[in-house]
Amino acid sequence: SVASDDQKFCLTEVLDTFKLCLSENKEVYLEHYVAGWRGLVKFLNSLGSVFGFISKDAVNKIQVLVNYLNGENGSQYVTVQSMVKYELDNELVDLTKRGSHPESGCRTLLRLHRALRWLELFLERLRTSTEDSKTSVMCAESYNESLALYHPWVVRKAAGMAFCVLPGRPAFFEVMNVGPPEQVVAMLGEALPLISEVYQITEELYAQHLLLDLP
Ligand code: 1PZ
Repeated sequence: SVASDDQKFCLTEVLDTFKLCLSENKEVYLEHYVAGWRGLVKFLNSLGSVFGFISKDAVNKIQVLVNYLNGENGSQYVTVQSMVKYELDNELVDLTKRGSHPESGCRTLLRLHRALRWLELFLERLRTSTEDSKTSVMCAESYNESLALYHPWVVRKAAGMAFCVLPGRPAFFEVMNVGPPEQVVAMLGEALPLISEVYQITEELYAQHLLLDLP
């Protein structure tokens, strides 16, 4: 049926959207960035409803950015670079504490950007893992080195509980729907440098404009 076709997807396609993110002069297209996250959320949902509180937050943030993209100033949101310039020039960002712009594009994207670092760390562990590696451990280690640094105790606790019910490595690879483990490893080897580049470019842009701690 159409519904089940819709459910069945391959993680390669998702990670490929991150390839489309970079323009020739290395700017990050917001449209593709958001599309990449949409695919990841779909993947997360296919792992089970325990991850609902995570995907819900991601969906909210994706929606905030999509609304800007489709809004009357959408042309200012074509790339992350143009978004940062536009929002800063027009004082549309709460820089030190939350105030009149609690959902700026800049602070919203920063949350996804930090999550992209988690993804990079996790996929790298997955790529170099062996048959007896535990996805829950790889996930928790990646989280502790990245996103957890920005999360309060209660969120860390809930995330830790969710990681425990992640399927084991064989089932996890199955859900990725990429093919046999060797193929998963090869696909990750191709996708990771791109994800890493998108992350680095965004990180440097945010660092340059002192935006890495936006409330
Ligand atoms: C495959 C296993 C998936 C594990 C995903 C690991 C990430 C765990 C993140 C748990 C946080 C969820 C609750 C939301 C917290 C929000 O408070 C924060 C900060 O936003 P603010 O409150 O400042 O508006 N949100 C985030 O940090 C964004 C989290 C996005 C996570 C997306 C994960 C997508 C996973 C893809 C799976 C391949």
